Amino acid sequence: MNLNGRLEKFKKLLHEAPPRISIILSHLDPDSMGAGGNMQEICDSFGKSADIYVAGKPDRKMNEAIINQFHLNFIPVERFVPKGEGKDFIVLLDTPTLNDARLKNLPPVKFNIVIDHHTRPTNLPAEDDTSWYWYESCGAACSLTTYLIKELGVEIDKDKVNNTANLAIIGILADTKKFTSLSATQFDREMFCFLGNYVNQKRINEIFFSTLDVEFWDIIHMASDKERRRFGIKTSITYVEELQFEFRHYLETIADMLITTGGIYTAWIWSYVDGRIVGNVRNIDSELTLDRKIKEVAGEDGGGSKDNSMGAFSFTPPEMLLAVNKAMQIEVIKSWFEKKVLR
Ligand SMILES: [Mn+2]
Repeated sequence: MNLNGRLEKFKKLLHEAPPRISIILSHLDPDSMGAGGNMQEICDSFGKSADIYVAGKPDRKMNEAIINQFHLNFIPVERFVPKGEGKDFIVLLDTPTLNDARLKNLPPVKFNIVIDHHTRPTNLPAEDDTSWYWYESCGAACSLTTYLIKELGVEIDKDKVNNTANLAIIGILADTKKFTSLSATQFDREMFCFLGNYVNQKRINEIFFSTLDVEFWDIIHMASDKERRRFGIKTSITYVEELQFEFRHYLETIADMLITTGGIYTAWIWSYVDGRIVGNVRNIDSELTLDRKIKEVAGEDGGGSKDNSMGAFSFTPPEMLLAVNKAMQIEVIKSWFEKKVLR
């Protein structure tokens, strides 16, 4: 990794930034929270305080555990009030695009620092004297913020059990799926090793052993039922007809499990939640363009995939489906899905 002298501009911007910096997170997952925590620490090393504004809710047990254990304080993004022309200094982390739909409640602002580990967006405005963008394809945003901590020589107190290295290492482990995801790189591994000098193993253990709600077991019971699950030659699909909105994310957990089945290259799971057909897909078949496939099933605006390995969808079924009772609706959706995706 080499920022080719760009670190100087990063330092200059932070030196010249106002005393209060705003960090924006488009979602709450271990990687974004870790990157946020790291960035806060970096700001602190420049003598600045940083508030973290977030869109979305923690949703998952593990995210809640992180927030509680690390005493993280987040402000809802809708409470962000711009101070006016040139008076704000805003950092956007772990978000693939500057106009992310998840930030719809954020008033229009200029981002001064943007750090993300997805592909560089093509519509990015040119960097000027007050902006610094760093897009680097790797497994986790926390690897990038860790690199900054390392290069800037930000001190990490090894004896503080909640130090920022713990947050970063949990973020890297989660986003790279413990280094098994296709996006994980040697750079992520190097940053992981660096962090290893400062972390508290008990903290990591606690967080990773607090990831499920008891209700998960009813959901997985439904999804793994022989009547619901179907395995084709290369793809699999299953569904959960009843799902409380707050447990919607377990579809992802189950899709992650389904795709680990030997011989299965694409795994689908769907549910019918609040009148919408929602679901997730996991894919390891490089010959399949997952984004295309999802749009073919869910419609152009019904979902998609950014990296070909993970995707999601949410769409309203045609109105005529509502003419029949719920059980029959489920039956129709089930056979339709199987016809569309089972190979
Ligand atoms: Mn991430």
